[in-house]
Amino acid sequence: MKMKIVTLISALAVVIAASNDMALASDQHTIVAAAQTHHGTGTIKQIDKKANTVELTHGPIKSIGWMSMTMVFDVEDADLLDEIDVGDRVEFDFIETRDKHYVITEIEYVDDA
Ligand SMILES: [Cu+2]
Repeated sequence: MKMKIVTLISALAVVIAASNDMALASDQHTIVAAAQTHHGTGTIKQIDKKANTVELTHGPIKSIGWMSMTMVFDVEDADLLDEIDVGDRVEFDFIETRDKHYVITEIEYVDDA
């Protein structure tokens, strides 16, 4: 009898663990997909403080399989846009969300000289 109870409890534990994982996975899908931070360097082309976006020309970014290109990124924190100007050479970190948005989490001016 003791054995049966132990078996039942461990079976329940498995079920609970599985359903917890599933809840976690669906709630946090965006976060999970966004876990990898990519790093790039580029030049600021345009800043849109209303839309919270920045257009920049970036060099190759191996971690995400990108060649050099000009594109628009979302910015996680609008304050980041106060630290940069059009024409600035920058380094930046960004994440890719599950719905294929590219969101800059860090950006800083770099001196080329
Ligand atoms: Cu790009």
